Amino acid sequence: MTSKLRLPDEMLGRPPSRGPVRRPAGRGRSKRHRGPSPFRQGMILGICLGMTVALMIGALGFLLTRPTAVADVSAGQAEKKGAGQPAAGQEQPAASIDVTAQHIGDLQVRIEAKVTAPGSYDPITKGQVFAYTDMVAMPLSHKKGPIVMAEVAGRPGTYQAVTQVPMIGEYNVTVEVRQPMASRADKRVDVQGVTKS
Ligand SMILES: [Cu+2]
Repeated sequence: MTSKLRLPDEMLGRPPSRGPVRRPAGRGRSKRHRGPSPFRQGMILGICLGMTVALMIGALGFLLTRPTAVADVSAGQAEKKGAGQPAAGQEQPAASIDVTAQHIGDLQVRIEAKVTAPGSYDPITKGQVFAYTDMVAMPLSHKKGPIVMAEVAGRPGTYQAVTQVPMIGEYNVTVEVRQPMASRADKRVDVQGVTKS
């Protein structure tokens, strides 16, 4: 460190201002052209080290940031591809759906959905609302839908449909709002027995 502290004097061609020197300034100056001075060596070493460190930081930054950028892009594409499931997209406003499903007897299920606007929870009227049913224990084997859900008179934003399921069991009811904003929600309903529950 002490030699480094003396280096600026050599750079300026001045003799070291303080302290005893191991090698005389005159000799050092006469031998100057035989090799790079300690200052130059240090400077070159410093530049090399600095560039190496900068390169490493750059490479590290590239390696660390690139994958996430790719992931973001692929996620964006996935969201675009999954346009059929708008609930996944968080950026788009999604209608809030409160689904109730009730077995009203004879395998009939009444599905009701209260559809409200995001944020304000104002009822969404004149919407396009559809229902789907699928048996939990037998996925896709007798999936039903889209079943048009009609807005109930006198109850703005409330949509209803009655559908019949083919057999007793647990069903997944999906309500899909297509207009004015896309959204969907699910509800389980247990259809047991033929009598009224
Ligand atoms: Cu079944």
